[in-house]
Amino acid sequence: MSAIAPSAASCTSSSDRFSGRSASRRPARWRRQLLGAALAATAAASAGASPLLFSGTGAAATTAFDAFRGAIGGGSRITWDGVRLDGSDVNPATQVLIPGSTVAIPENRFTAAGALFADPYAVAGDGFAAANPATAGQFPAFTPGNTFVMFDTDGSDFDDRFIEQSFVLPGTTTAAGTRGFGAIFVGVEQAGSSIEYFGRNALGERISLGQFAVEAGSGPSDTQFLGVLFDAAIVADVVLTVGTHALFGFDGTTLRSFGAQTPGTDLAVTDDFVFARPEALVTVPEPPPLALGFAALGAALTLRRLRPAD
Ligand SMILES: [Ca+2]
Ligand SMILES: [Ca+2]
Ligand SMILES: [Ca+2]
Repeated sequence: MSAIAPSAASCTSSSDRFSGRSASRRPARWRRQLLGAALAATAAASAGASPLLFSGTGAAATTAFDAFRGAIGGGSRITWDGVRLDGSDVNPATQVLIPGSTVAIPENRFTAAGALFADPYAVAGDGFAAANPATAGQFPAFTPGNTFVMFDTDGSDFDDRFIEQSFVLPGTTTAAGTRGFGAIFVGVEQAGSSIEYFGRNALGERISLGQFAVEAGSGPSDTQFLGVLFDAAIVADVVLTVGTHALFGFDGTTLRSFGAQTPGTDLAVTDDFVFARPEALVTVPEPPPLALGFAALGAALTLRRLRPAD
């Protein structure tokens, strides 16, 4: 699969990502957070952007979702609910995996809305109950009745749970940018789910604009929302990490279920994707060497203040 692993250098909005570390690792944890924050701040400042975070779980998810949609002026919204599950989908490349319940949509299924996916991903009308019976009833749709996930294409280790979406001018496959993107998650209960945002510099190189953690809910069927809005259309693509494992695998022939969520694992799905209408991509300027120097110096000074006495 071509899903891209999150960058180690990107920032995070939540300390949850490091919460499993022992106390003896704290200096290293602080260093990673501070340097990550310094790099992200530099990138954001150089792009003239101050990203706004919209996040919530449970009832607050709907509040955050509505606030984000208001902030982007409506924008594009994908509910997955128009995808037909019986072989009659408008896109003939939509592949039925389980008749009447689960399909794989092709990469270009939602280019009309300005979204192009890196791989075929799965849409289900039953909360993926047929694809993974052990989770039946666990993932209620935010907008009934379809939801969306990645499935592992080697069908055995369930490690590929990344959804990668790039932005295109609506109705075309021409690369574009958006000011902001957000998604509904259902069932996130542990650290690990996130959205990472990527831009492009003047050379066309991929630049992380930050990796933001999805706030964990308190139950297996809780809804979450995470969205980030930038000042300009600098987001070329996003990578969603959904839970700790894929719900199921399909290798082209055989469908295998992960089974029930166990202690230490977290299964989740997504529903509505919302994003500012894609337009011409604004490139991320390289930070001037002087600004990078000040950012690194500031991080080092802060680190010295925080580091406990030996
Ligand atoms: Ca839906
Ligand atoms: Ca795999
Ligand atoms: Ca879960």
